[in-house]
Amino acid sequence: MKVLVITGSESDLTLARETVKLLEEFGIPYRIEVASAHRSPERVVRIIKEAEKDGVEVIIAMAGMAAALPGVIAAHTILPVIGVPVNSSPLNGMDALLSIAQMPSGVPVATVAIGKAGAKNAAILAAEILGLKDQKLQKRLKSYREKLTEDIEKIDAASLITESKGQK
Ligand code: RP5
Repeated sequence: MKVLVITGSESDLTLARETVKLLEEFGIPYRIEVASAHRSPERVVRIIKEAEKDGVEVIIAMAGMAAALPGVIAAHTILPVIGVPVNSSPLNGMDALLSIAQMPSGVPVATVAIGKAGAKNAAILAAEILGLKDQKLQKRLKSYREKLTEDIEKIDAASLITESKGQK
């Protein structure tokens, strides 16, 4: 087990699917759990301690609203913690972004973008951390990046703009 993905609520699992899809694409073994810093704080600590014993190397924590989860996890471990702000609130994730990013000095959480982009980037960042000592994984990351570049190069902007004019 290399990565633990932990969400603050069952309602965050749709977004977490974006993260685990990429972890699977990179061939990274992971486990996913739901535990809330507010509603089940003891379960959070138990899961973190088990993850450490199981050899987890990176933790991805996803939460919305007051989003204490990533910070609480970081307080209980020295494993790197990546925090994903979930856009589950009337504030569209701005609340979670600030809660997760604004950690006091000494206990960092690597914060990614709100929502889907962040969910994907969390998986990629975890892969980059693990890739430091895994050349096969580094190769997969390079191919992934090359594919992104190719996809941009394939876009035929002129014909797409003509199509969208035709739709009016
Ligand atoms: C946070 O509050 C969760 O991470 C979730 O994004 C948000 C709402 O949770 P539910 O009320 O849907 O369980 O703790």
